[in-house]
Amino acid sequence: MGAADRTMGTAHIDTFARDNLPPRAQWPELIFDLPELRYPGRLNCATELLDRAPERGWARRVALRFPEGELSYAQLLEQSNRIARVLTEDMGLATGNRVLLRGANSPWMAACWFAVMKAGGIAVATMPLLRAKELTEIILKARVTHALCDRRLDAELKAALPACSILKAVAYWRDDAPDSLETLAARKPGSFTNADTAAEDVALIAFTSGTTGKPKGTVHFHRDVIAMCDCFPRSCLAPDADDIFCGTPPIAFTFGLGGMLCFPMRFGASVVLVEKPTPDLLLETIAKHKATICFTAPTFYRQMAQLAPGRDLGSLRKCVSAGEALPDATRRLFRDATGIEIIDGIGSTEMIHIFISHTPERVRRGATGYALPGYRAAVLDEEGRPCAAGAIGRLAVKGPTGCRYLADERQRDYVQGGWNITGDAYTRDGDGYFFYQARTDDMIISAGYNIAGPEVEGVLLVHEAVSECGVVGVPDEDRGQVVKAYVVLKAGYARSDALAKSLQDHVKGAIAPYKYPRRVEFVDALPRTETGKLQRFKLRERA
Ligand code: 3UK
Repeated sequence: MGAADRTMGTAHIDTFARDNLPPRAQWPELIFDLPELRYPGRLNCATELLDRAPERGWARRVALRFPEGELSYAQLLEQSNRIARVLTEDMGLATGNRVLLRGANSPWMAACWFAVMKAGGIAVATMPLLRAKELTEIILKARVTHALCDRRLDAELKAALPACSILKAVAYWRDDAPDSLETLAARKPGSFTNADTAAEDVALIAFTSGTTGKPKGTVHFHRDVIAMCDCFPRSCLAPDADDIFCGTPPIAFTFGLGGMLCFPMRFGASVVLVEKPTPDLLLETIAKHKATICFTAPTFYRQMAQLAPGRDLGSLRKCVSAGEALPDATRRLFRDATGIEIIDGIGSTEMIHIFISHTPERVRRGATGYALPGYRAAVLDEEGRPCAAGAIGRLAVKGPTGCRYLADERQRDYVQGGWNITGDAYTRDGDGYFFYQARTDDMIISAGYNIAGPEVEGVLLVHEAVSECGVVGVPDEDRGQVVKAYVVLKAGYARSDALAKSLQDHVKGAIAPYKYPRRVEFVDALPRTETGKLQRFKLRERA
């Protein structure tokens, strides 16, 4: 397809997102060499995932389960159609406009997301915990013109509005006011004609949960949404229509957009949406809804393993872990508690979803997995040449999806020579398995040695007293940096110098002694993002 076809075919009247894509030369190489990844030039991901459900015989199947009830595919379709009508008929949405979505995982959030896709808008879904300052940055950067928001989360959005004159139409759900989304939608017929979007029309802008600097908006097309459903789920998860998904990642996080919405719907399955999941509530949810597939982060699996005895997890078949490295100790703890071999997978907001993973049968100890069908992966040295097996280098990937930042100079950091450079230090073995070391920026250099914090964490997690831990490099006069461990103890263990010494000896006995944490600090909890990622920069700041 030439450039002319691509632009002339757009269904977008408002071309802001397309106009602010990086130049083509700065895009990663895109590869569509699997038959299932050859998509037509016109594609609306809502048409694929939702409107087509009845012709597949799924109209009366349950799509969404939640505390107050459930919605069938047909009901979700109608509700999304009503909201799409509110957007286009009452709120003045033009195709290509950006729509902020603000809510926890719920049927409203799901229906609103599909409504935006149907109307040809661009979804900018935001994490429930974001404050006015962060919302303002996102609204201004993505030039958000419309917002759909859970009434219970209105305070921070309202606080952002005075600085965001571009955002002119806001409607709230879970609200019975005459002008609420709920009231407006209830009056609409349940039919809607979807925007006839091109496969390369922008569907969403996902902001990275970046820890430093201004948030980056990653731009994904309608085709990318379908491609993410046709890669990891098909090759590693193999779900069927009877599966019941559950888990924690917000729909606003692309890990959750896949696992908690698009993946189940691609396969005629259903998903249990939980607004404020805790490890305990997730276990309860699995038992109550007989969930078969779980998506969450490593720290959740660790806590669930500890709480699992006596719980009814008989329905659970497959568990997916992503967001940060899965320590082998956690994998074993969870397997001992449930009999389930977790599927680890690395994905990123830039790549939209998982690109290296494994089936439960093809797990390899300590490895994230292998490049999934459809993707290529390599470990590159500083000059961009492939490293020898076993050597540490920068992880590089390419495939059907890839990084396109919205008007951002940092495109050149993430995409180099056609590869997406994720910012992770990895090694590869002779069989094509990839082993996570650390974020490239987090590698600790102490007295000339390179030390990966996650390796030390992995060893500490095996110690009987350790519930959770985070290991970072802190400045040191003599060594440049020294290894410092922040440790959360399990209930029943008291902080003491003797215990700190025992942890240090434990590390020295398990891996090269120079890696042991010279400093140990006991803490009540570790700083984590809403997506379960350890915030190492906060630990470094503390030191
Ligand atoms: C890290 C992992 C080791 C890694 C994400 C699945 O996490 C997601 O997206 P983010 O943009 O962060 C990306 C970075 O997180 N990471 C993620 N998974 C793993 N490191 N092992 C893993 N299994 O540093 C990566 O570069 O927040 C994950 C699907 C969609 C996502 N957006």
